Amino acid sequence: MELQLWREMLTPYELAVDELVLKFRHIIREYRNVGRYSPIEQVDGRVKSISSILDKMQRKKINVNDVEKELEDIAGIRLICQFVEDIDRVLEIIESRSDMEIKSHKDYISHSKDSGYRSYHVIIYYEVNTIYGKKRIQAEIQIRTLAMNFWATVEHSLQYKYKGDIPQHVTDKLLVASDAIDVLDHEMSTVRDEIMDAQDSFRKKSNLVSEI
Ligand code: 0O2
Repeated sequence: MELQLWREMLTPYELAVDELVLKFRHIIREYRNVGRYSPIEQVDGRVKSISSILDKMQRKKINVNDVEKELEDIAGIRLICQFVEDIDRVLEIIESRSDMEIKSHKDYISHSKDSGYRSYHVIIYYEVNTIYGKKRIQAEIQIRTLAMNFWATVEHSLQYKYKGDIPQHVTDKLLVASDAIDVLDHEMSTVRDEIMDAQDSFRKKSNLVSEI
């Protein structure tokens, strides 16, 4: 497929990512404006690059005509939470929305990947309005804690450095680190209520200050 055709094909996905990032950031703002703790801490989004799409098509033997159906993560959103418990709250938010329809879930938190990767993935259908009319596309939402994101970011850089072939001694260390992150997330959960109270009163105070 020609470069121009790829760009045209990706345009609705760019719109979807822009809209979804804006909507999730607005959720954070809504919580904070009323002085409530937001289960979402950070939002990021990206459209998969053409070269990564081509790599994945080759790896998964996907025909170009099936790419939009088979590649569920052309549009990708990442929602970062402070605590593991927040992930369920975020799922409830997504489930309750009328503009996002959940297609499937992948729970790599209860069952981490062999690499040690932990995250909760949801594939959604999302409709965008383009100059050609409405288009329903798929998007992948990755929901994970700050700690899980730290691990995934480092591991992703190592995958890049070693071109997907990380040496065994490094893989072993990553598995140990992944377990340590699981322990850390559970330890942090035990102080969640305290932290939420502290953040709530801090935000209420800063809202008061900014009103003066
Ligand atoms: P990128 O560069 O993030 O776009 P798979 O067959 O495992 O490649 P599949 O079946 O599409 O992927 O779905 P899955 O397993 O839910 O993984 C989709 C995405 O999750 C990946 O996209 C990564 O973003 C992330 N992910 C999955 N496994 C790992 C892992 O072991 N380490 C890290 N750091 N991230 C992971 P892409 O297209 O592989 O990569």
